[in-house]
Amino acid sequence: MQDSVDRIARPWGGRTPYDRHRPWPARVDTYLADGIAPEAVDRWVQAASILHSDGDAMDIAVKGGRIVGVRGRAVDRVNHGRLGPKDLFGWQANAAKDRLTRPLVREDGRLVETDWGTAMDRIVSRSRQLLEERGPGSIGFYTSGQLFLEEYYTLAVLARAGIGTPHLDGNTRLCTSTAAEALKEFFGCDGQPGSYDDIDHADVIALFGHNLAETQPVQWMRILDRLEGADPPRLVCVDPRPTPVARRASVHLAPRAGTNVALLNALLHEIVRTGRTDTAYIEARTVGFDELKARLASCTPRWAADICDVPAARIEEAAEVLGTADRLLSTVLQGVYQSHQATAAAVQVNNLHLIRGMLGRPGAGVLQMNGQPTAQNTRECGADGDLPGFRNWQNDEHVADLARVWNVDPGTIPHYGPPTHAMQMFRYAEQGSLRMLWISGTNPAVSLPELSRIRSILARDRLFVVAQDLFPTETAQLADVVLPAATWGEKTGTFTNADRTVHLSDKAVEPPGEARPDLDIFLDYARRMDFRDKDGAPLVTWHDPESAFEAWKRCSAGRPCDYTGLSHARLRGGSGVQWPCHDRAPEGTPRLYGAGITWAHPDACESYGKDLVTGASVEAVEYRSLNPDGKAVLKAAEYLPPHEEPGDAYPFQLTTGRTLYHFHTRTKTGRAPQLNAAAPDVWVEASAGDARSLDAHEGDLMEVATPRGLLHARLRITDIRPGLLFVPFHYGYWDTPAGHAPDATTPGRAANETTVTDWDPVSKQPLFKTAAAALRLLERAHGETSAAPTTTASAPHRPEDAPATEGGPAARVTETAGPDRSDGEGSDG
Ligand SMILES: Nc1nc2c(c(=O)[nH]1)N[C@H]1C(S)=C(S)[C@@H](COP(=O)(O)OP(=O)(O)OC[C@H]3O[C@@H](n4cnc5c(=O)[nH]c(N)nc54)[C@H](O)[C@@H]3O)O[C@H]1N2
Ligand SMILES: Nc1nc2c(c(=O)[nH]1)N[C@H]1C(S)=C(S)[C@@H](COP(=O)(O)OP(=O)(O)OC[C@H]3O[C@@H](n4cnc5c(=O)[nH]c(N)nc54)[C@H](O)[C@@H]3O)O[C@H]1N2
Ligand SMILES: [Mo]
Repeated sequence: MQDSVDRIARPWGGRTPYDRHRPWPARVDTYLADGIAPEAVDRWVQAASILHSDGDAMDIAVKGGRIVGVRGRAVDRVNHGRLGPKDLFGWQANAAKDRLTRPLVREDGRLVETDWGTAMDRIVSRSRQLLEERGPGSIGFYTSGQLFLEEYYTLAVLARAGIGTPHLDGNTRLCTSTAAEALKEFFGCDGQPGSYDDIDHADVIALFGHNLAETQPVQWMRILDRLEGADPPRLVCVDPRPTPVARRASVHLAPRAGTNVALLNALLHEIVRTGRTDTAYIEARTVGFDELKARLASCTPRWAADICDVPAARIEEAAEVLGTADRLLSTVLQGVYQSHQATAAAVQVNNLHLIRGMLGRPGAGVLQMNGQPTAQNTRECGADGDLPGFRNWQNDEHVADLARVWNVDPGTIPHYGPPTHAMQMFRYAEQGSLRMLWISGTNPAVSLPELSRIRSILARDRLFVVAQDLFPTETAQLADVVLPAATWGEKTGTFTNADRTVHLSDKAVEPPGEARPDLDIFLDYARRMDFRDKDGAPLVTWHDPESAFEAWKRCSAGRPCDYTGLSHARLRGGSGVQWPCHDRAPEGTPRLYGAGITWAHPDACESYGKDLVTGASVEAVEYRSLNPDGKAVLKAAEYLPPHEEPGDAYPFQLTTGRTLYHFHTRTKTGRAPQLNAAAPDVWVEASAGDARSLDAHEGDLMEVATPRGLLHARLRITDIRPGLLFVPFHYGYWDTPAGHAPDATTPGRAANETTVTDWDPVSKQPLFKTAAAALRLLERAHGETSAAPTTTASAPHRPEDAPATEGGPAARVTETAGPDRSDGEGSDG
């Protein structure tokens, strides 16, 4: 059976309903360009999706040395053949005309083309000079959640043991540092407990600040399919916007932004009050229940109703659904993580699962979600503010063990204080102690908060900026050296999705011009810097993706993220595999913590935890006395109001986030015709009542302003909660008529002109979800509508006000039923 579907108009495609506890049927989604027939494809090359954290497995179609399309891999445990719109169309950006093909260096203020030798020499001579004059603390690396495992590991080794700097972090700081922290606070260690297969078994699925339908569309297809089968799950959605998830929810709570802790405390209060706790489980597996109970005592639904502006009865209703679930699956993402009490809120979801005994069995699991495709690897490999292999920087034995793996003196690896987080690195650059910043695979001139400040830091003469990217981004424009990178489809490597599934992504075509894989660039730098181990041998002993993977396996051995049972060869051909994978679990591990909270023991844990209000690290002795046997730590939190509340000058709350069709700063999706046409320009969402009070209508040009800055955007009136505005953060300046950042003559377009330099004290994740803002009418629409999609959370309040979002013939995708997975996996309950 085969269908042809416009996957811009119908992003989730056709339905394949299935019943609870049954395997999700396979369906293969295929998109080939220019009417190319499948038989005309020269080869299919294995890969996985790179535009979100789902890890959807796919094959890249190659014809005449070019990528001509993609198709889902039916054999894979994650997606059973399905692909989302970004994956179906996004690959076209690889062949964009404005790809960087040669290195650039700044000469007399302008970026000019050069050869690799010249560009690398500049970086190496500046590194040497800074090391000599100012020491390792003058050099920092800011990387990504979108490179490959082999690349992060190499970067971590050269930064930590080669340069010896504590300043290495990823844009994962903006993305999943709270996920990592919530897992560390609770289980002592990073590592996702749950599995996507839990969707097949759950009777209740709760999504906290997570617009799964738009941001992991394939797992949403799975939920939609279950909703149409026998014994469908009930959905609980906590989100102030009318997302597609909210529209299908049994209970939708739309709280005031920034009030998650109050809401969660009230939900927990009700579950404790009604006795829906699993006392034996709490006793056996956790510490801290008495403190939690004491904290929750006054957190009644009525109390939370005032703070969150949600009816108390609705909170009780949600608590009833969560409290009576027999297999509960929860997911948490940016509506929780990008707020002032991010970690405090995220751990309350863990609390919910532990006090109800909802962990480690099919259908009962927590997904503290990732966002980026390879964010998990940034964390595992220590390219964020952690040590590789989830080792504890406060534990001298862990540091010594890492030093043994690298054959360096433990003193070489900076561990005298917590590794520097990204926001702090920019502060050091602003203050002048950081003099070189090497940026790879991220575009901070659009994605960090308070952009006028970020631009001014990057533009400073005394800061030497290296930008390693595919395109001449807003960040590259400000760099001193620009390195052209090869990307997905042009290089080989592995990466791990949000449910610990490791996939291989093979090289399908040659990169354009002189662009090189990030791994080759880092290896070249290590060679030129001549980094040595303690015996005088080269520090970095590998030379290609496969040998880098083998080196990483040695570093991961015996740690929670043990990869020793995997290899590139093992990952080729079949399904991705969930870590840990080693000789005792050769097929991988579907769920963590079924048998106990194994990694929270004081000797093993990655972190002793932090104070949820101040973020101060707990000391080893304190942790040992609190949790000597290594159980899960139930952590209570008091609700604290957002740092910036609406007032006279800034009467609205402003939140920012995503739309289905674009990825981040649009360097890829803005260069894919179908995706770009689906959402070509920025907009602002407001409720009908708020629009009326400003006498504004669909499509009117508005100004959105905060104390940091402003932007212009066309109005979309939606069913968003009154008092709240939403602006997508995807739109920067590379495709504006002016082509550059705002100045006296051109207005702002990026959401981050308005966001605040502030972060969660525990995870250090910036607050992109709450600000106080003013909204002002600038110009009537004269018949124009906003460019917001109508298929998503930005659907108009009155559908007749805006034309339907459609992709037409160019967006037609083939959906083929089956073949079903022959190994019978994927349903294990
Ligand atoms: N289409 C698409 N998919 C993506 C990406 C993309 O750019 N585009 N990026 C990937 C990445 S890196 C990430 S991190 C993920 C992010 O995935 P999500 O977290 O699902 O996306 P966001 O739109 O950032 O935020 C989710 C929701 O938080 C809600 N929210 C705002 N404030 C609050 C609040 O105070 N409380 C609660 N409960 N909710 C609130 C917003 O209304 C929004 O619907 O998506 C990944 N997938
Ligand atoms: N206001 C607001 N701001 C936000 C958020 C929000 O919700 N609201 N969300 C935050 C989150 S969760 C995230 S993850 C960040 C994302 O923020 P960024 O990381 O800045 O976003 P991207 O556009 O994905 O930038 C990745 C860059 O890497 C390049 N690139 C892609 N592949 C490769 C490769 O293989 N090699 C190299 N060298 N480069 C490559 C791309 O061209 C692009 O320029 O934004 C954060 N900022
Ligand atoms: Mo993210």
